[in-house]
Amino acid sequence: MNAPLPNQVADTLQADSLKLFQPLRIGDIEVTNRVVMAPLTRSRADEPSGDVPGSEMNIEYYRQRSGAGLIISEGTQVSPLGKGYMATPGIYSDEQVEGWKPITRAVHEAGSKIVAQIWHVGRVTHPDLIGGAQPLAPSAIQPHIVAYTHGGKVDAPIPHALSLEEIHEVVNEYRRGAANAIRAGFDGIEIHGANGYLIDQFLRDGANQRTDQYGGSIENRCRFALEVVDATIAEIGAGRVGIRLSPVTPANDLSDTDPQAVFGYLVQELNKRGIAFIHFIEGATGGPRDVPGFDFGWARTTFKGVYIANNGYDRAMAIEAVETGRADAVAFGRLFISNPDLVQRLKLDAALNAPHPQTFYTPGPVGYIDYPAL
Ligand code: 8OZ
Repeated sequence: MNAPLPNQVADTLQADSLKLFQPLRIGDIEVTNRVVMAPLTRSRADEPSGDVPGSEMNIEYYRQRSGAGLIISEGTQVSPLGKGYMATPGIYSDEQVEGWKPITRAVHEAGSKIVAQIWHVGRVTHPDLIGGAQPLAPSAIQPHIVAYTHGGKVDAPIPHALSLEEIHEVVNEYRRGAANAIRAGFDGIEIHGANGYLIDQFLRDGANQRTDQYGGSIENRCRFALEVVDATIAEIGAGRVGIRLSPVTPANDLSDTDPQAVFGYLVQELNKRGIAFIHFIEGATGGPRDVPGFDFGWARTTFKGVYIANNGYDRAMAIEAVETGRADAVAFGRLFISNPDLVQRLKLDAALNAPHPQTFYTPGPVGYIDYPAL
């Protein structure tokens, strides 16, 4: 590492006055800056021992990124059937809880905060990944996607439509995930309500054709999401609960005929519950931001909790968004993969390492803990 040059010191001082680098209260969680590390699937948990995280390499990965005001963990499945990719960590077994502990401890020792993203993929999986079972979903509608199995890429099959009793069980899996997150030392949770996974499958009519109280009307399609929110609030308190939403993304073959109506109702219901934050993917996940169908500006002014913005932000966009109040905080995904010291680089306006997609999901340290800091 080179000693900072005098002009870098000046840049840092100037940057410190920017809101992006100033503290924020997110529900019950105090963070030192408004740069958030987005949840990032990296497929480096220990699969043979039961999708357990906490290897030295996993600890080091999160420790390196603790310059973020808030880290949102990679998606952690709330049950074996909630898994959709190889070697993703869980948050349902005692071994997994123990595995997360050294990670949350390392992040806290480095002065940051970390919430667990709790996740059920629903129909976005394959029997190969879930012990031979049939994937679960609101309705038996096959997604037009490929699943990444141990045997290679395979079409995702037709899922099993959840019974009312099964829905209740899955809500309780999220509840257990939230309780386990706190036991594991996390500061809170982010409910994964985005990108075409189970909660999103209930919300949007491209995957939900139920005729009972969980389908049809907007209130009915939001019921599952809100039951999950209420169950987790009951377990850990609203000040430690957030949710990630992607009202207009086509990710994982999901769509809706009227996103403004569905997500408008949902945002107002979340307001009533006083949750800590909503993390919005503005546009198509990892793609164009200008996708019509939902007014993110409306959501920002309507929602009383913290608004975390995400999707394709660079330094200038993030500074502008937070400075103008269009967002309270900005989450970076891919740039945090390749820049462990992203906050420092943003402060200095330093050059950024480019991410290498070919090592995003490969086992081992390459492309995981070997990106250089300044
Ligand atoms: C990329 C690869 C695997 C999973 C998401 C959890 O889209 C994911 C994911 C992204 O939210």
